Amino acid sequence: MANKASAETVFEALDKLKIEIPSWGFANTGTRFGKFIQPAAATCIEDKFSDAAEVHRLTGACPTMALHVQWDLPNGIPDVGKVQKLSQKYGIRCGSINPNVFEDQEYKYGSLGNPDPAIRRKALDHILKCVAIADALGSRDICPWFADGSNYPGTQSIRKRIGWFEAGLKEVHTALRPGQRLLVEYKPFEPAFYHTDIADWGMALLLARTAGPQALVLVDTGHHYQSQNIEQIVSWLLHQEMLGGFHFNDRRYADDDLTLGSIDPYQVFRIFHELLVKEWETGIAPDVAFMIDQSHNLKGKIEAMVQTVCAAQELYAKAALVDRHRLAQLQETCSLVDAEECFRGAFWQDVRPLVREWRRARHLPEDPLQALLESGYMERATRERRDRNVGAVASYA
Ligand code: LRH
Ligand code: MN
Repeated sequence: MANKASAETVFEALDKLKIEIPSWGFANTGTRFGKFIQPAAATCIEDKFSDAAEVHRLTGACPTMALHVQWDLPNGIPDVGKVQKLSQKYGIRCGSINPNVFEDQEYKYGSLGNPDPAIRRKALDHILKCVAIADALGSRDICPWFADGSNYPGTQSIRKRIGWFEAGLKEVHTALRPGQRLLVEYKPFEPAFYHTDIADWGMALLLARTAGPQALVLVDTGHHYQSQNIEQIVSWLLHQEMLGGFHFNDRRYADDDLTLGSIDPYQVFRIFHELLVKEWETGIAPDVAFMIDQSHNLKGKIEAMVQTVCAAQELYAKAALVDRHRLAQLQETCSLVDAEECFRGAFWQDVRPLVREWRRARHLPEDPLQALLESGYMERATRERRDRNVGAVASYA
């Protein structure tokens, strides 16, 4: 039976843990090889707020939902009123605002990095509109991801594109309202397969620094080469006070966008540890946004989201149980095996009974996945949305 101290530690950690849900995680998404339609999938912004509210009802950890402007506010500012009403109706606050400068045909050779100044202007105007939408919705973070890059050596000037990105992000930064943050996301490849303009944490950090003090780096856990040490990157960004947030997901190979902790739960545990040890050392919790960024191509989308939040709660609880005082001493004395056992020992702990206890104490269902099944929510969603989802199949070629 876990001791009182562990229970307090886990309860405190779970009371603090908030993780933002991506609206696009509820919609029918696929890969370039196709999309398998789910009849219960969200087909409109109201469905997405409804699903997010259900996940929050079951887990108590997701009070906000990230919005992707082109998908959730296709008309831009004129859609703000409707979204605000839905946010009030479902009790889910609008979270980070994600611009979309990667789908329109004009972005074939890039957005802020495009050699054509008119297309750079188009992309900039869209991102500036997202800053205004964030301001209107009371959202703090604007999270642009850029697919920009090239597929063949010699076909683009990498240095000119750096200059265009610096100029573009600086102009976005000047438009930020007090308290807003610009979170620059990096990704090593895909859809560009020779060079990507913002390919790693260093490039994102330098561009954010050049843009201004309200610009920080967003770490998408799926945006790393296999052999990269993600928690070391997290430590560097924390040390530089440049870590703005995470897009959590999991992967076996590349940017697979699988559910958090499904392939390498120890990875998430090691990341959470870096955040918690900085808080322990400084007494200040790093101001870092936890967001999910996944596409559920095969799993039921709501189940997958509930499963993801539960996995995050369990892994955060485990990381909270690391005896950081003892670990620091063992690290000082280079007591390797003892340090590793102290660290990994927390990971091996089965925190599920304590997490269930916390849920009971917070009047949440002990087993959120079971409660979802018993709620009839998915049957209702299937009935209401089946006809809207029929025929949404898109073919690759
Ligand atoms: C790009 C990305 C980005 C989103 C998209 C849905 O791979 O991680 O954060 O805009 O996924
Ligand atoms: Mn992402």
